[in-house]
Amino acid sequence: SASCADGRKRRVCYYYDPGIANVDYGADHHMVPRRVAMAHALVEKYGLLADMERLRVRPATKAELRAFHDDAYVRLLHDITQDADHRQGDAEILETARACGIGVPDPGETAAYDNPVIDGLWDYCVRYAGGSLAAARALASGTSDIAINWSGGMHHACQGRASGFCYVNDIVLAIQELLKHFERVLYVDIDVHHGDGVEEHFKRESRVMTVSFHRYGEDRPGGEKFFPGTGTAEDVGEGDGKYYTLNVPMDAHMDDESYQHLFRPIMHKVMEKFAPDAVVLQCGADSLYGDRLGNFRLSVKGHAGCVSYLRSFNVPLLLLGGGGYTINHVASCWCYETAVAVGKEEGISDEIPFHGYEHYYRDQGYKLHFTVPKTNGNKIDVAAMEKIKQDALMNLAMLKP
Ligand code: ZL4
Ligand code: CA
Ligand code: ZN
Repeated sequence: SASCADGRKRRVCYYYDPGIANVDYGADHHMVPRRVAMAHALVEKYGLLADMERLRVRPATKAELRAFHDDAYVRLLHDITQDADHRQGDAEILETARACGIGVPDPGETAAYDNPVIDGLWDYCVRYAGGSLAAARALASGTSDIAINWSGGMHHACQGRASGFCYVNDIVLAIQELLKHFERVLYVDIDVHHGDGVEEHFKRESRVMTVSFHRYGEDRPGGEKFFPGTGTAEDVGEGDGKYYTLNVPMDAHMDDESYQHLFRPIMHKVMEKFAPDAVVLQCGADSLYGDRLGNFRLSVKGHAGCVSYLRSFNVPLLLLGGGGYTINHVASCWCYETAVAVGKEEGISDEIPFHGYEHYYRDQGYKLHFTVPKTNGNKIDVAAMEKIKQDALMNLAMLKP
């Protein structure tokens, strides 16, 4: 199709479950699942649904979650949801929950915890995980070239523990599903946070390569480390998986140019050396300019440049969501990246159409591409960036071709 930048049309399938968009982490919490409904409303209004197959799937089962998560943890996620009055509920469940990183606020308290007990928690987890599993199966069966689940990408969840707003690690589950059909799977993570949960599970595995780009270091001089505080360049995997883990730790304030200066050469080398049969891209949108938690300065086009670059290799591609806390920016970004997936980004008007959520876009002048102001201070340390790139390329040189 002429509308595709590289002249080749992709079969794209798309998962969206409106039930997920109503999930509420609490009034003060940064994570707002409604951002996915906002992205979907834009996707629909821009006419992109016509270019995709819509995935309608059943929620993931307990057995499917147990492919990664501990049985006791899966039971807890299920049982705590049944415990309707969980604020004063079963003391034993609450204690187990706290041991698994899930906090139960006291009455009157709102989001005092990263991972609160949410109403409908079980339903939420099995739906976003079900979406990522179905998307992986659509790639594995060869019915799609690109599969999208913006409500997935929960990269911090551990085997028996919630972490960083993530309860079930749909990425690990999707990669395990892909491994049933593909020899080598590449995981790439452009969320501003380190993709620790995915890396941890596959760090001894040479069939899965994980690559995370993230902010690393102190929030402010002498302050706390930026969450989760892992993902140094020395963190390269273990045993058979040595050098199949790659981390690109970056300073705050990365802009399009400095980010792509690292992303393209590094990913070019990864694709050449690892030659994956499938690629999973976690598109965390907290690396965008103006994010409430991240401090990078990517534009929508800069962020989507990662999607189009990986798409250009013509390998089955799974696109997942992740972080993103300035919700109008997140929705703009994931809508534009959906357009990139179907090869229609050229035809996407910069004017946000009337679609029910348009009032959220006032701060960005009702333009899809919000402007990233030229920075006066906060210079990026070019020498430090060059060192990070060389570190990454040196690790990649250790990989067998
Ligand atoms: C908050 O609820 O760093 C700020 C920030 C303010 C209002 C109420 C204050 C009560 C979470 C964050 C105190 C809450 C303190 N308020 C929570 C080490 C922490 C322990 C928990 O994008 N406290 C933990 C998680 C990160 C930590 C980032 C990114 C997910 C993803 C993929 C997850 N956790 C310090 C914070 C709140 C606040 C609640 C907050 N939490 C900011 N950063 C974190 O990678 C989806
Ligand atoms: Ca990352
Ligand atoms: Zn994040």
